[in-house]
Amino acid sequence: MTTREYRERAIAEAGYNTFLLRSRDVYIDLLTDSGTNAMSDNQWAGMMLGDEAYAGSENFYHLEAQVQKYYGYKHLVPTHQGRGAEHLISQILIKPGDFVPGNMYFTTTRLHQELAGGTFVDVIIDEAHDPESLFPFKGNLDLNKLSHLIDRVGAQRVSYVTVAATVNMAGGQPISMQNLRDVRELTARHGIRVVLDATRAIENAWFIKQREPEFATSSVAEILREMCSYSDACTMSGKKDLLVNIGGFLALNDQEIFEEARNLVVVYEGLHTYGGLAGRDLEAMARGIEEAVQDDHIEARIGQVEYVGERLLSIGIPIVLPIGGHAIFLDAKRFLPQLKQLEFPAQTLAAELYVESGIRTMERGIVSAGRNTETGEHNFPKLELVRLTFPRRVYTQAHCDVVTEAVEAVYDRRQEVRGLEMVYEPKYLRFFQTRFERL
Ligand code: P70
Repeated sequence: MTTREYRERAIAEAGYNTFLLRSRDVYIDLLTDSGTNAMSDNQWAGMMLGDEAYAGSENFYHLEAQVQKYYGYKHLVPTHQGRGAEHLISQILIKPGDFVPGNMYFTTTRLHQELAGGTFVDVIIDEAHDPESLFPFKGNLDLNKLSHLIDRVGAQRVSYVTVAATVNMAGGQPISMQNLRDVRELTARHGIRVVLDATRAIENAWFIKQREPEFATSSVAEILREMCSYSDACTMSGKKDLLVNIGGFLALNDQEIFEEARNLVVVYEGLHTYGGLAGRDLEAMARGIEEAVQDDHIEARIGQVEYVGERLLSIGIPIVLPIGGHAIFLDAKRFLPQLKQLEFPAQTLAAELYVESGIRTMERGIVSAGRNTETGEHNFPKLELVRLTFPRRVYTQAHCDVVTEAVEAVYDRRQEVRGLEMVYEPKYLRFFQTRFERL
């Protein structure tokens, strides 16, 4: 525990950017669910069985078998984390001048597409941009938007469609199985590939089980397999669903693309049987898959997020609805209506929450959205959110109650809150390192 005066100093020194705080100065860390999960005894035991051979480690073959069994793709290329896989697939499939449609941008995914010469096009349904819409599958792609794009630019210039499940920037919102089938059908007619961002696909599968009657009695594992069957490849950040602190992969069916990926990975990550990871990391991820698909686990995990969301709703805090899988997203536009978007409402709210309580959260608004690559202007996203992200198997219900009380305390003094001014901005993924001062 630190004092309010201490935290005032700490956040000012961090340029009002929660990524620049030291973790020792944080009381409850809801920055991210990425790599912050608690590994199980079974995973730790697996770490002791690391086969640290340079080539052909046993742990690679175990992971490969698990990915084939649970995700259903033929080939596996391990990478150090999700963006390593995004880099490989973008470099292989995108030609300069191509378009890459997807269900809302994700920061690292879009950047790798742009660095490969592509242009990301948002084809998510309109409901996803409305924090108050109660639509149950706000991660769905809008098939009209997608087919208009294909008609406008021609199928040859569409590298592939990125389908995220769940959609992080929309508030951890799921895509339905029906939509996955429809996307598959439309793209197949044009010979366009589908690449799934499977980072939180297990959480997505749970929502399908809850909300799509056809799947009410299916297991999460069965739903996951079917979801993946409507795509050609997946990129994966194992640091989320798969309950590890580091790791990721690219998994795919096409032999030729696999050969290219297996070749390129040795340039950027490491040999094709370790991809920048130690053998023990591969083993922890292989074991994590099996734990992650257990219905009881995923029910408890999403149930915890729901518990916090329901409590916040009951005291009138504006959050994104429906409550998402990995996080609660505060709607900063409604929380701090006195601030203009260029006074960075979500960045401000994240800083205020830290000062109030030592709780660390993350901005997901105009700072995250970055600048237009052609005009250099800020992108102005409709959603201006603060993410309270829950690591898996880490916090208790008592922590959750402290979080709710802290948000309420800031809400009670919301009228006094002033905005921020940007004073330093790096070129790539600016939200990680941008600095601010108080207005
Ligand atoms: C987060 C993390 C990572 C992520 C993701 C989806 C849907 C790919 C990745 C990349 C970490 C993060 C990343 C950028 C900005 C803020 C935070 N999301 N796809 O906290 O995976 O990090 O392993 O390279 O959510 O949401 P990786």
